[in-house]
Amino acid sequence: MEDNNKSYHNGNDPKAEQLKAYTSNHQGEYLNTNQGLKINDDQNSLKSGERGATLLEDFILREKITHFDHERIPERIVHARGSGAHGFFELYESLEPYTKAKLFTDTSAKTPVFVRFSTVAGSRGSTDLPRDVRGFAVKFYTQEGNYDLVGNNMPVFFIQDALKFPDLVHAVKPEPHNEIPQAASAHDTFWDFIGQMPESMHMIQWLMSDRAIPRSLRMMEGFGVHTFRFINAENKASFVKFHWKPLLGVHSVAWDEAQRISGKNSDFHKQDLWDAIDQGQYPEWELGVQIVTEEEEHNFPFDLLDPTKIIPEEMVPVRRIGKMTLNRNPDNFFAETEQIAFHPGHIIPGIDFTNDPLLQGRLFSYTDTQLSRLGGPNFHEIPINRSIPEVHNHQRDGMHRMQINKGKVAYNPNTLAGGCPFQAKMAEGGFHSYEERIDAKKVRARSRSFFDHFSQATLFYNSQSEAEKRHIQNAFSFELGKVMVEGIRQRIVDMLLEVDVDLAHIVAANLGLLPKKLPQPVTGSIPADGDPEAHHSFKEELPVAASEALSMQNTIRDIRTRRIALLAADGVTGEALVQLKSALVEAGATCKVIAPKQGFISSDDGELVKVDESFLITSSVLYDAVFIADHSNTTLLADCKDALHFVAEAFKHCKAIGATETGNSLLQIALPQEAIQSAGVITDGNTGAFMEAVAQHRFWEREETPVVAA
Ligand code: HDE
Repeated sequence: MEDNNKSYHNGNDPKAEQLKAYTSNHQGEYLNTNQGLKINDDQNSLKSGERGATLLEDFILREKITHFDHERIPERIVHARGSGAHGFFELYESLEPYTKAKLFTDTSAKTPVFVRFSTVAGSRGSTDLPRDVRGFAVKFYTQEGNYDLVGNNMPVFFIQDALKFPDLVHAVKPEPHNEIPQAASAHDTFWDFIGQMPESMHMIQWLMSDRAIPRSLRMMEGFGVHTFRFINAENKASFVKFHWKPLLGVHSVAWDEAQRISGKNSDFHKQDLWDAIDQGQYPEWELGVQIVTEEEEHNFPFDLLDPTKIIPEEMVPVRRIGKMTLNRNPDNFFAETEQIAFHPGHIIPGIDFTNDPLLQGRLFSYTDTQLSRLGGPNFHEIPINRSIPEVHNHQRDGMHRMQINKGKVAYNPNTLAGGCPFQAKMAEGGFHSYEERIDAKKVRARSRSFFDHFSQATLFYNSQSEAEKRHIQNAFSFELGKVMVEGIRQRIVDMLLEVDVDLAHIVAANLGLLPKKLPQPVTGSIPADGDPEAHHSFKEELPVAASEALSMQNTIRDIRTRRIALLAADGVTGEALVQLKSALVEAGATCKVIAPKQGFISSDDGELVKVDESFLITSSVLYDAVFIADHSNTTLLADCKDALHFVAEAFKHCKAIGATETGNSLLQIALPQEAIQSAGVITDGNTGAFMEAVAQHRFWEREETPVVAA
């Protein structure tokens, strides 16, 4: 029997080895048809005479056009727009007391992974920066088969029961009569649905927070969302929640900036991920687990099976058990990122499901959707989807079958093939579903323990910094402002009263409304069967009033991988520019020289300095910070309207701004005095202070300072 184990050690990447067999490179090869026939003219079709009609006989033309005609497959119904990367996972410590999964017990193994990040609502060609949830799906190619952790960048979900998922998605997608708006939740149908769905209130806080507009895919957290089970070698179960913690911290852009990025570079996140990996700045996350024993299951004022709830980290700490590094870009977007098929039901021994009703529905949906998206039941044979263990079973035939199964036996049990392939006992790595005791009536109902829809929404809001709260208020005001039907707006501000009184009043005031106490935060989502009393949601007292982990204010701050714009023109001080650049690059930042025109500018010492981008093709929103390079003569840049706009806009988005004495003349024109004196604006050219300001990410308090030019 094959040993899948060996190849995981000694730095080998068994997935990369496997993929090699399927990759091809045209270098030095002749053009040929799909039948291998060499082609000597790929410019002209076969015609009756040079000016004549094209002949049906032209099989070269027909083959090429036919293939082209069928190049598209349906995009994912949700999470259509994605970016992917290869990498690996390394375990810090064995979790043997809790799970028998080798992935989480073998500290010497390096497990290959493929990760796909995505937006949810938009089409494949939409922008990277809508206000939206981000998918965070990880496929671990383990020794024991594929394990998919198909999560999001927010730890909870909108709904508690899978039966509501098609309604949720129909509500958020572009409205069906006119297909407007694309990749946006700011429209009537979404908020109409949310207004009837108080269980969504916690998730809605996350969605209206800056988490929905990440600075980078590399700077987002990831969450498994549901509570899963760990199963150890003694078959003892515990509950587990999964977290991905980015080592660069959790950071977001401003909403105004997000909208502008969508216009300037709608591939902003895709590009950022690609460039970071390409430049060897490998994105890293630690995997964390919150483990709860079976005995402790009912010790919480919420239900562990309810996917609209987190376990606050103050109640159960997150234990960091390993690290994922993304170190290789895909060779081909379609073959890998588009064709990868995730499924929360792809699990390995040592991990199992819980009865979370949302998870239970997902276990059906994912394979089902691949059947139409990838065209049949053999999608597991597509190279990116293949497990490292070779597949041996009697599933046969179907569209696009690759495997050539030998012999006449396609059934089990058999004697003709010596009983092969054998069933594996548990001790041989066979999967065995956890024997959960179930003794219940078959009912179409929801547990009362799921009815606290507001306390964690309040916890989230209370945990935010002042700036984050302001962003949430503005996000609600923006989204509801785009809602045409006033009754829908009113309903949401009324619901917000149950979350936070100030929040409700501020949003209502922005909309010209007054929030009203709901008679009961009743819902259309709670089933009609059963006790009518049970239809009323309620609010539990939580033992935690605010949780540090929920605010991005408390995150890691780091200058590494930050994009710095160095504004320059003819007369730039060459020596100073070189020194500044090398200090920034040394600290791990990326610098680009931006000037009025592309090509070269000449420095004060007569040297030519290469320009990376002109103002015409770039924008401050594509950078984290800006430094006005030292010049012998500043008039050229200070006269440049684009440079002034660049600086003013960077200020508006609360970014670090640096200038030497000569750069100050530009600042004086671009910004009001009050702004020049505010935090994060370095006017004395101090490189160290500038770098520290860049690492801070943003100076949100500056949002209160008016700037005219941007
Ligand atoms: Fe998904 N989801 N989902 N989802 N989901 C899909 O599967 C579904 C949910 C998530 O990069 C689809 O292959 C149902 C929660 C990610 O390829 C589909 C329900 C979470 C991705 C599907 C949920 C997710 C998907 C569409 C409620 C976070 C992208 C295409 C019961 C834990 C994976 C596809 C990728 C994709 C169904 C809810 C995450 C239709 C029915 C909760 C990251 O099968």
